[in-house]
Amino acid sequence: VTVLLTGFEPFGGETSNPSWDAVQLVAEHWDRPEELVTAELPVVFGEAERMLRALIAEHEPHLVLCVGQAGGNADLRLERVAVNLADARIPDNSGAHPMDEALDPHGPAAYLSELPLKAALARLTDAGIPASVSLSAGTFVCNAVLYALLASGVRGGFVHVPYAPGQIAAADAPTMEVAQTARGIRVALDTYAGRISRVGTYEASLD
Ligand code: PCA
Repeated sequence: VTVLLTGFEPFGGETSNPSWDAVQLVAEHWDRPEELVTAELPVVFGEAERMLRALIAEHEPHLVLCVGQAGGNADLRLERVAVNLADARIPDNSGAHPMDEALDPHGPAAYLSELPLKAALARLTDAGIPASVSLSAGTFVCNAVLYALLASGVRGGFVHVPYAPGQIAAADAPTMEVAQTARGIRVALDTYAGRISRVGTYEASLD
């Protein structure tokens, strides 16, 4: 049974992205029975989704968790919704700046993650890690990746994480230590992957 966990490369003038730093930390401490595959996605519309789809085709994961940075928030945001919209506030890392564009002209307006987000939220809260369920993953590359993930039909979801101390924009925004972010991702994964039985089928969602 394979779990695919992704982070993103830096963007927006930063030299690091806490999503990828935290994903690497989770991988370093991995002691669950599933095989963990990690990848760093480009912050480029189209390319990020293509890479995710290629990883899914190659590894056939039972669970996919994508992680991205959402500066300005103080907590981990368990994303519930991906919308069929690309509307960038800043250019992506290739300079593309889509506005008011559908991600998939033939796709549904939105997909909902079917992961037990509230169960994860309860466990995060118990662990003292600030978290919430979020109803918008934005309209930038993270949302596009979540949309592609949910469209693929593979069980999966997305977590947005705060800036880490030391990032340029962190001077004026809330931060979370990468170790804490990594612990939170692991708690979420324990909740989601704990529901994969040994034969790779899923127990009913309890939330
Ligand atoms: N955050 C951006 C894209 C990459 C990342 O880490 C977003 O929220 O869309």
